[in-house]
Amino acid sequence: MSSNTIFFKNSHVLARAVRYAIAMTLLKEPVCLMPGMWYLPGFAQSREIWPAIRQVIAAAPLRHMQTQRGFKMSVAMTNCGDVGWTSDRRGYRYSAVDPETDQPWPELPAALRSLANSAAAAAGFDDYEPDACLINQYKPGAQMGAHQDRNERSFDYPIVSASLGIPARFFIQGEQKGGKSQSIDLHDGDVLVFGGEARCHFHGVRKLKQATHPQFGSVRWNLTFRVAQ
Ligand code: MD6
Ligand code: FE
Repeated sequence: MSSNTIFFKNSHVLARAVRYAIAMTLLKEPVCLMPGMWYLPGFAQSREIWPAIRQVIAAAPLRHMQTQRGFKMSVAMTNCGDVGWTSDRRGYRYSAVDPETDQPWPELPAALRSLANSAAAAAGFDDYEPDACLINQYKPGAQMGAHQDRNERSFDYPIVSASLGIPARFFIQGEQKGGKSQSIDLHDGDVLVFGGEARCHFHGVRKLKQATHPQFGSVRWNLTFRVAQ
C-alpha cells in the first residue's frame, strides 16, 4: 500500500493537497485525502466493467426514485447484489427485492466484485466482500445532495465508489452537514474508498456539467459498493 497521505486542515493546505492529488493522478498512485478516505485515480477500467453494468441494467432497469418528501431524484438508479438501496414516500432502506418487480436484484457480477475487492485492498482494507452495489446514472443537470451513508449494518467496512464517463465534482463536508466542503473532480475510472474515520462523512455530487465522453457520451456512471447486511 502506498503512503501518499494528505491531511486537509484549511483551504490553503487543500490547494496544495489538490495540486499533489493532480500530480498523483498522473502517476496513478493511491492518495489518502484524509484519514480513512482514499482516492485511486484511474483504478477502474470502464471498458472492462461496462458489459457487467449493462447486464444489470437490462435485468433491473434504471429508475428515478422518490424521496420521502415526494421529490423525484435527478439521478437514475438500480442495484445488484443481495440487497439494493431503494427510496420512496416511506423513506429509504435496503431491500432484498426490486420494488418495481418484487424479484431479487441481479447478482453482483464477478467483474464488479473483483473491482471493489481490489480497490479496497489498495486502500488497506483486506477481505472486502460487498453484498450490495448501487448503480447511479447522471445526465447533465443531475446532482446528489449532501448525505451520509448510514443504513449499512456496520461501519467497519468501507464504501467503495467507482466513477465512469464524464467528470463530476464530488464534495466532502466532514461530520457536519453543510460544513466547509472539500471537492475533488472524479473522472472516468476514478475510485474512492470511504472507510475508517471518513466512513460517515457528509458528501454529495454537484450538478453535472455538460461534457462528452468518447465511450459513454454525456453520461456519468457511479457504482457504490457496500457491505449492507
Ligand atoms: C456519486 N457517491 O459519486 C455518489 N457514497 O455519484 C456517493 O454517494 C458515495 O462516492 C459513499 C461513499 C462514496 C461515494
Ligand atoms: Fe453516498
